[in-house]
Amino acid sequence: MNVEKIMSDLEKKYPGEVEYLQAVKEVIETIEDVYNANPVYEANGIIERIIEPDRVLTFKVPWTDDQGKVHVNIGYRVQYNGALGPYKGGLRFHPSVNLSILKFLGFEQNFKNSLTSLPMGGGKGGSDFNPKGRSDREIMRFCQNYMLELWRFIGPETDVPAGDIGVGAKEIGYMYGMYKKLAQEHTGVLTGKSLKWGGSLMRPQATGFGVIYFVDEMLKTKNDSFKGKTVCISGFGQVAWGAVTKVNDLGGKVVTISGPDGYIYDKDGISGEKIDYMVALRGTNQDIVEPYAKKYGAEFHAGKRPWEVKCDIAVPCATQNELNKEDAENLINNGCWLVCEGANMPCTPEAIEVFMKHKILFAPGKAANAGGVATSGLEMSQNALKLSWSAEEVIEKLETIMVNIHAACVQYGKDETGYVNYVKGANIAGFMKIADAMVEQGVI
Ligand code: NDP
Ligand code: 2IT
Repeated sequence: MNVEKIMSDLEKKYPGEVEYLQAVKEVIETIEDVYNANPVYEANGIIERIIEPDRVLTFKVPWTDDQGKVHVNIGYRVQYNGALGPYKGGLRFHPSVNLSILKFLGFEQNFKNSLTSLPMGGGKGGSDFNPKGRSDREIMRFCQNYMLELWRFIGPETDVPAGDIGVGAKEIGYMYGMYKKLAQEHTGVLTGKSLKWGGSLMRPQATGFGVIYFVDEMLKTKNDSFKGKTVCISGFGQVAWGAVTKVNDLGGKVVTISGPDGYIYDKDGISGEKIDYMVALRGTNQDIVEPYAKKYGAEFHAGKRPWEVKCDIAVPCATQNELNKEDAENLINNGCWLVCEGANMPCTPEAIEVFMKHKILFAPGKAANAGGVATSGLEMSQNALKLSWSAEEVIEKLETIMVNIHAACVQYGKDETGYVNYVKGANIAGFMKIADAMVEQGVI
C-alpha cells in the first residue's frame, strides 16, 4: 500500500473534504503493515473499497417555522460499509454538518462497530438543521419531514440510525412516529428510543459510561484507578453527562465542563445535584454553560476551552478537532498523563502526535466511545427478541464489551517497549474484521 499516493489521489477527488481526509489518513497510516503482510487485501482492492461509502443519500428537507416561514435544509444518510451487518450509526443535526463531516463520522463508525464485535456495519447521517432556539413543534416538523424522505432507505435489517449531536430521545421519538406511520409497522428501525416503546435501559448513559470504563481499563494497566484523580471534561451533552456521572461513581473529581460559550472550572467538583443542573441547562436548548458558574460560584472562562486547567486525565466529549497541538502541550505541561476521546475525533492529528511523543496514554474515540453504539446493538437485539433486559443485564454486557475492546487495542497496539498505541491497536483490530468479511463476500 502506498499511503502517500492513496492520500494524494483522494485529495484530488474530494478537495476540501478535510475531516474525511483526516480520518482516512489516520487509519491507513496505522494499518499499513498489516495490509502489506496480507496480500489478499491488496488482491481484493480492500483499501480502495473501504475508503468509499457504499452509498450517499442527500435530499431536501423543507419545513415551516412557528411564524409560517418556510426553510430548506439538506438531509443526508451515508451508508458506509455493510460487510458486518446492517448500516448502523447516528444522525447529527448541527449547522456545521456537511458531507465531509458525515463521511468522516461514517468511516470511523465502520471500525468502531467492528470493535464492538456485534453484527453492525457503519453509517452516519443528519442535517445542517440547527435545533438551537427552535420550539418543540418546529423540531417535530423538521424531524417528520426528514423522515418523510429517509424512511424508504432504512429498516431494522437494512440501516438503523440513532442519535448524535443535536439528536436525542425527543428527536428519535418524532422520527420514529413518522417512520411508523409511513411503513405501517413497529420495528427496531431506530435506536435511542424512549424506554416506554422499545428503547433499552442504560442507552442514554451508555456512551459516557463506556468511555469511563475504558479509561478505568487504561488506568489498570498502570495499576492505578480513578480514586483521587482530577478530570477535565469538555461538552455538557449526552456523552459528557454520562462520563461526569461515572467518574464520580469511581471516585474521581470532574472540575470542568464546557459549551460553545466557554468553560466552567469548578474546583469543588461537578457532582450530585450539579450534574442534574448541567442536564437541565442542556435541556433549555440554548447551549450555554455560563449559568452554572453563577448558580454554584464556579469560574466561567468565556470563549475558552478547558485544556488549560491542571488535571490528571482529560476527556474531550464535545466535537471534532476541539483539542489542538497547543492544548495538548498545555495539558502535558500541567501534568496530564491520560487523554481519552469521548467525542469522535476531538483531538487534531498534531495534538495526537504530541501525546505519542510524550508517551502518555491516549485512546481514540472509535474505541473509547463505542459503548453507545454497542448498547444500540443491544437495543436491536432486544427489539428483535421482543423483550427488555434489566439495567444490570445491559450494564454487564456493556462493561464486557468495553473490556474486550480495550484488550483488542492492547493486543494489536503494544510495542516492544510495552507502550500501548491505542490508535494503532483500535484501527488494526477494527479494520481486519471488516477486511476479512469483504474478502469472503467477494468484490461487490
Ligand atoms: P450533544 O448534542 O448532546 O452535545 C454536544 C456538545 O458539543 C454541545 O455542547 C454542542 O454545542 C457542542 N458542539 C457541537 N458542535 C460543536 C462545534 N462545532 N464547536 C463547539 N462545540 C460544539 O451531543 P453528544 O454528547 O451526543 O455528542 C458529543 C460527541 O460525542 C460528538 O462528537 C458525537 O459524535 C460523539 N458521540 C456521541 C454518541 C452518542 O451516543 N450520543 C456516541 C459516540 C460518540 P453546540 O450544539 O451549541 O455547538
Ligand atoms: O458516534 C456514535 O457512535 C453514535 N452517535 C451512536 C451511534 C448509534 O447507532 O448508537
